Amino acid sequence: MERAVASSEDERWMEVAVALGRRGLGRTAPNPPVGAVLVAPGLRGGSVVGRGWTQPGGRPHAESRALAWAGEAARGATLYVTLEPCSHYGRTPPCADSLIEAGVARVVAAMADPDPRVNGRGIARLRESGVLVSVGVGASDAARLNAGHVARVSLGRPHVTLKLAVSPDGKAGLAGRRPIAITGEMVRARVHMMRAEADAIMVGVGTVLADDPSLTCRLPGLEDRSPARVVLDTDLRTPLRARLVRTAREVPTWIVTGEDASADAERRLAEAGVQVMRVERCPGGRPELLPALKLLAMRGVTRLMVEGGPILAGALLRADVVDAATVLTGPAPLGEDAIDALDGLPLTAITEGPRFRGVARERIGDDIWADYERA
Ligand code: AOF
Ligand code: ZN
Repeated sequence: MERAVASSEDERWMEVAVALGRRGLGRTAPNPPVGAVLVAPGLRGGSVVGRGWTQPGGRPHAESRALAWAGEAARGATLYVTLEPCSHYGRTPPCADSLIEAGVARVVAAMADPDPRVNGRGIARLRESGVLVSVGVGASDAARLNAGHVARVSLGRPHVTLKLAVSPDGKAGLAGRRPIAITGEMVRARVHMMRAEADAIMVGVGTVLADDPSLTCRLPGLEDRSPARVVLDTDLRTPLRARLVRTAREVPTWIVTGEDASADAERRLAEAGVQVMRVERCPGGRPELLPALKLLAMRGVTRLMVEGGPILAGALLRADVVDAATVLTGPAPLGEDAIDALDGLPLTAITEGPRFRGVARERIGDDIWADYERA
């Protein structure tokens, strides 16, 4: 009894569910940020009787929040939800069972859940109990919302977004000089919002040595939304005086290093509150990227933002583990002698396909903000 074509009403309600789900971005890991809205049938498209989104840390699930909100009003209602309701026993019974018990008549899910514990069983359970189920409404929005979860459960690594600030001539900075501001204040604020929606931010040790960044979210009201910070540091060169190390007790700081890096250096960093993780090295000597990413996924990271520098950005692209890129272009050229943004790879490796396609582009002050996704 599946509707072949979604009504525009379904699409509109799903947009509400997606907007609710977005509230959880960067806070629900290792779980996906699901959004749900319960709608009772009625005039002019019905009325909202409950809504919910996955809570920080991943529980309660969106559906249980929406059901709790609705109480008896859930009976006969339609649930719009950005991911298939779960079918496994966690800290609470499966959401599919709670929906059946509450008497929900119809479930519209944006996509199936690839988590092997669910994987269609939530949908099957609902249908077996006579609930009408449609899948696929708002699928492309949901694919973005769930990209971290999908990458983690199906590839065993986080979804990786590369953020690059470049000059119009494709350069990232000047060698041996203090970091220069490439883009303006408005772009900086948006980058901080992007950080809040990631589970972790990664940089190479070269960036720590050159820029001494904090990598925190410093927007008023969002100060508590800083994701974990990860440094890829083959030989544990991160200095104890680095900002990342000095603030490691406030914001989680992880260093991924080679399997044979100095135990003494590890001990000193650990005493400062840094967690050091070791992975095998590749022939060039650097930690293998895929195992490093898998380690992060095992730690629950679903959405990883990479903020530099050029060596790490180039290596991730060469290893083909970049899923999305945000390219921020400032107004001032840096000239021939400046550092290439992608360590030898041309910027067109991102901006001109075939691996990526542009999905958004806008001018912000004197800068251009452009988003790309894996084609
Ligand atoms: C839902 N609604 O809001 C979320 C779901 O560790 P657990 O028991 O909380 O289960 C996590 C899994 O549940 C996660 O991998 C994903 O498959 C699903 N997440 N499901 O029905 C939600 N966050
Ligand atoms: Zn659930």
